Amino acid sequence: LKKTFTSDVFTMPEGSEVELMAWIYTRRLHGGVVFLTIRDSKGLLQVAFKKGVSDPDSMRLGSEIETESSVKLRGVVKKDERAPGGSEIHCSFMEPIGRSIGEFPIRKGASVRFQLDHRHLHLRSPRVAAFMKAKSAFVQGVRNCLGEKGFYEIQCPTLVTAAVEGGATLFPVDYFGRTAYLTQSVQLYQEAAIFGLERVYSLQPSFRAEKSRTPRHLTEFTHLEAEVAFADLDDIMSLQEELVSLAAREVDRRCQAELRFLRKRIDTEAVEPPYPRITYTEALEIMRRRGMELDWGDDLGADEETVLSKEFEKPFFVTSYPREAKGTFYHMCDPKDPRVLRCADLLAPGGYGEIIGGGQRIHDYNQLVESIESWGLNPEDYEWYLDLRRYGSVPHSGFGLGIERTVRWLLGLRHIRDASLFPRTPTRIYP
Ligand code: NSS
Repeated sequence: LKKTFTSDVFTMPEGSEVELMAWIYTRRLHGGVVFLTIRDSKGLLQVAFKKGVSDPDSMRLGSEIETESSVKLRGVVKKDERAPGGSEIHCSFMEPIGRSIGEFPIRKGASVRFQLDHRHLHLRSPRVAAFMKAKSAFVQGVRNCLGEKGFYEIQCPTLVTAAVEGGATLFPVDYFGRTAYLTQSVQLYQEAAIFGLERVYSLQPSFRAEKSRTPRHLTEFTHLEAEVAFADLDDIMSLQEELVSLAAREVDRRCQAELRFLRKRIDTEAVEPPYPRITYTEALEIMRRRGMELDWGDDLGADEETVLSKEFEKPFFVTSYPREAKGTFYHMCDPKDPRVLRCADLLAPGGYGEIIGGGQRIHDYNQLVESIESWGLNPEDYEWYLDLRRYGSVPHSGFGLGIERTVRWLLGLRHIRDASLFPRTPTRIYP
């Protein structure tokens, strides 16, 4: 691929000849000179058209072309301190590739709702592109980290027959007359996969039919899940620390230009391990001091997590949730205190709340049957899952990290939907 990007121009010496393909971002006339700002995936660049330099047809096109039209242009690099980035192009020739039919619908000052209704067009904005590049760098960081640790990336089914995270948030799908569901988590399939591969991860969408209209809930989100054989809770907590800090630093390393453009900073010190660890009981005490009275056994909802996570500067683990607070059938009870689970959530500081949920799984057959029954579930629905405990079961642990939630925290985004290319919420499934 030989395309020259706008960003390449800034490192070229004056007088270099370039050919660029890009979109028209803005257009203005100033003292007989036409100035266009062009946009491509790497950023913005100023292009000037002058009599004597530009061919007359190109200059006319420059003075009338609609914003967001695509063009091909040739010109010469000029260093100019007044130009954003210190370089501009003096254009000799420009031709349209795809001229816009009428005015681009999204104007400056458009409402958030209008922008979301036109997300397919709005994602051209350098701001949205910067969010997506940061997300891409984060995902790349995750893949690098897990790849180096000998994990295999696997692909699990999206169409499933049973709940992992409680029946209340399942999306039913008509499956040739039977009811299937969209997956909430690929955890159970990963638990099967570790018997052949030992360390696995997946990056797939998960679905939650939650009518929660909060800045941290999507109905479809990108789920990074990992499962490890012969690993206990402490092992995967260390892995999570390393993973989050490495992937966050990857965003910092690769996205300096985007972060500058967004006026954001990755707090690389705050993501450095180790992360504080508190128990659920200690979390209740902290909240009580902040005026939030919770009974032991109550779940920590979004409001509670917001209050709690404002007390921390780094990501922190909350461990040892009571069984009734988590409502999961697969978590192992703590042998030292069977009222609580060997589980840990990782919460992002500053009010952002949970980004990872994970823990050690019950690997004993009888304990698992008992746990499934205790939640009023039918062991027959989990027959294949129980097989994993029948044949050569081993201690194992895993976790799930919400990519959009984590990117929201890292970039300090007001709403999780800004971290999604085409966000899905209870009221939005278009475009
Ligand atoms: O429900 S979780 O806490 N845990 C699981 O699904 C486990 N079965 C994962 C595992 O152990 N393999 O979800 C994990 C993470 C959670 O911390 C969030 O970061 C994210 O998934 N998550 C969400 N992100 C956005 N929107 C919604 N609705 C959502 N639900 C969970």
